[in-house]
Amino acid sequence: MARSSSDLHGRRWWRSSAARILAGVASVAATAAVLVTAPGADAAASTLGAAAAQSGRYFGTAIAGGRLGDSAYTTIAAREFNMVTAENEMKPDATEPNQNQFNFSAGDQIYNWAVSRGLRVRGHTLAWHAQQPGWMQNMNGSALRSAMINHIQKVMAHYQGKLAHWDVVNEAFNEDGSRRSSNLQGTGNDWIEVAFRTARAADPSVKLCYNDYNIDNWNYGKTQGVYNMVRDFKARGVPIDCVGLQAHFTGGSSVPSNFQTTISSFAALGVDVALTEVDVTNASTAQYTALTQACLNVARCVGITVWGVRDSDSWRSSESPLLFDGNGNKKAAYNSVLNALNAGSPTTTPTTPTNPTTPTTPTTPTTPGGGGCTATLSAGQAWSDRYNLNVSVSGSSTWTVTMTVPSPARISATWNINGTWPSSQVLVAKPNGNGSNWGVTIQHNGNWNWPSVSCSTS
Ligand code: 9MR
Repeated sequence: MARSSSDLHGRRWWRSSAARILAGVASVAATAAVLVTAPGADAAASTLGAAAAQSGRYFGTAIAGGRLGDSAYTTIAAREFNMVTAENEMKPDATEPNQNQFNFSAGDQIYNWAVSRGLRVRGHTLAWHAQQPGWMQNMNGSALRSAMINHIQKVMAHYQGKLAHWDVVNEAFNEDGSRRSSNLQGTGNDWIEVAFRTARAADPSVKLCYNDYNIDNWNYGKTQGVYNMVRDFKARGVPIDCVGLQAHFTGGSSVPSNFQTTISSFAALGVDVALTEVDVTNASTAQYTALTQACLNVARCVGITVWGVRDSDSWRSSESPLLFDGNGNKKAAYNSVLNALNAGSPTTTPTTPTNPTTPTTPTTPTTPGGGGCTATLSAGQAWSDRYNLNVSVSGSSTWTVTMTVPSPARISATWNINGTWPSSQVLVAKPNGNGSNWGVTIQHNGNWNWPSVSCSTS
């Protein structure tokens, strides 16, 4: 199960082992599920992103580009979260202010801030009735249809291969489950599926989401309207990978008792589900706990994003709906969410049984690292698109571990370290004062080969 820091030739090791592994794949498959569902890190994680990562999920926030100069804001955001949504900077009015003239400076500022700190990014949003640039608001018919297609193609080309998700279409339904009337709807009822087909062709690497609010209550007309659209898309092969429940429990709404039923019902259609814009009036601990637990209870609920960092950053700041107060202090709801995420870590079932390499390395010996310390890897949970590794460092308490994942894999989350990121393939990890057991989530992107690691005491 374990490989050590001195095993620096992961690819060669993998190739020499591959024949044996593949020859035994049938019998391995039967036992691997047991191996990979062993609980992950021993210690409870101390940040939201790290706690979520233990079950292969993310915990994200909306980021406003105008606040990136506020170090109190960026310190919390970089520490606590491992996914970022640009609050306004990737919307059509920001990215295409004049027709066919694109401006990615504000979106790129957020993207670069995030990835340089090891955070992933959700794209938000490509086709929406609101926040259209003026020239688009005045369009209709076939001209608008063409403009929508061009917008999707050009914006997705800019971010090709870089984003985790795109909210391709946002808020296209009425409360009763019918389609919202808009200039986009006026181009024909097929505009949503055209948007998704265009998006898949533009960037096959990114997950394509439909995103909406007030689709939390399973018995609500709007929820059923969106559900029926997704079911129809899956039946007809229209490409859709995920549904985003914005989960704004502000302005008079609250978490419905059947929230988990809604999440699991969407997931049962064969899409991932994410809670994409969470906020709760007065940050009720009961409601934050309930919504977090509902996500943790559904294997295909892949992550939670809150719509801002501190209460003062919220679009509804008067309701104090976020996890940090205006001074950056953790609120009671923060602890409720963190505890729920930590307790939820071992329970998630992998969405596919296993991969051939990770759990089938039973006897690789651990040898001294040579740098005064040794980092030993062991398998955590695995999913179809990602896997966790647990890292245990021995020999010194002042270690520096450098981990390099084989391209095109990327490290997408860490827990229990102070990490820096020379590139998306390389992580430099140091102790965060909380021991020497830590972990990473790796998006394998087709390469399941484990990373190489080296340990030094310098
Ligand atoms: O939080 C965003 C706020 O700064 C903007 O003024 C507003 C304009 O439409 O959009 C807010 O974000 C919205 C998100 O993009 C979609 N779902 C509802 C969010 C809150 O209005």
